[in-house]
Amino acid sequence: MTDHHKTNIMTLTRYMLEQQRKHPEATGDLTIAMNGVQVGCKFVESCVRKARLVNLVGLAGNTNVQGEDQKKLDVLSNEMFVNAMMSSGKFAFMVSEEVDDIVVVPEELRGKYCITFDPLDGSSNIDAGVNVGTIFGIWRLPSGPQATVDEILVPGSEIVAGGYCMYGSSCNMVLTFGNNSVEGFTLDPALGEFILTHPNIRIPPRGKIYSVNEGNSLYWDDATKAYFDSLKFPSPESGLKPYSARYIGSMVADVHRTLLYGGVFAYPSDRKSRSGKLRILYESFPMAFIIEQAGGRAITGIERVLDLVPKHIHDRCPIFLGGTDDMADVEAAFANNSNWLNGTQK
Ligand code: AFP
Repeated sequence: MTDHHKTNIMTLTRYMLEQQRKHPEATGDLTIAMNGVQVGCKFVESCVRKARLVNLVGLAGNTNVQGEDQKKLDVLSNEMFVNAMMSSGKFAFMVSEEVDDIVVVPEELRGKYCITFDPLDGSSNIDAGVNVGTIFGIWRLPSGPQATVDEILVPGSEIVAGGYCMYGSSCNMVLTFGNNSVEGFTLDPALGEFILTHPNIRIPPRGKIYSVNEGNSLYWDDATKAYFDSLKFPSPESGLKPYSARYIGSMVADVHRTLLYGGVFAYPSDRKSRSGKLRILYESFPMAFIIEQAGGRAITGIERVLDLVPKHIHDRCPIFLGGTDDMADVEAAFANNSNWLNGTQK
């Protein structure tokens, strides 16, 4: 007898079409846009897998807007993403970590969405074979294809879709379109399709792991220090055991683990980097949206990340994200310590 579960698979495209059918007003534009994202991610996955063999690892000789050396894979992934998004005909603008200015789509190919993305996040670790990923957010432009660039700098809460694809021991795409629903897909390399493997992901309210670059702790403010101390040296009244530390230094991998196991991931402000390190439009907003839709929260320490409005496309913000109980502790640490740094800036 045929195994029904193995012959009736939910691919990402099928999932998108089913979602589209639930919304009779839908035009199908988002489904087509997501098809471009899928193609981009599959291309990056294939490059990451064969990087060592075809000599793609290493520097490309350019420097991006953050003054960081670009890897060959960064350059390739960015070009692939820009081309896939442009040819979908569903975007008017793109913001990429690898491009200084907004990418404006030629008029004949313009659609009603904007996409923000970091095509290959964590790439500084790639020579060591560490997990890397693509992070993206999709926004509906109020004026559609005729939109002007100022329509990009809006509060994070206006995001329509957020997702990431992690290139690790397997290739995993995690996605949300809101409605308190976060789905995880795994690429089946034989089929070349993303298959729904982790439906309705929920983040535990409290975890046992903290994830932060403790090498920066010399520069942390009192609130941040107090919070992480409370995880390492819990008071007897809290009834908690000390948390374990895990930090990969690749946001997609650290957030993916946090989403599945709970706990806290943070890149806080410090005296060296008053706005932390992570970029609002293509790192913090999509991840904050995913975590909130999975039942958790993402805050700067004192405010909700999705309430921020960036002033420039490459602005950064501090971020703490995790389950609701863990985030309540972060908030309490900031409320009980008047010494804290916070800011969003270039
Ligand atoms: P790279 O893409 O340059 O490797 O940066 C990765 C990243 O933006 C993010 O993925 C990490 O969470 C964070 O930086 C790590 O930063 P630190 O090396 O300062 O801890």
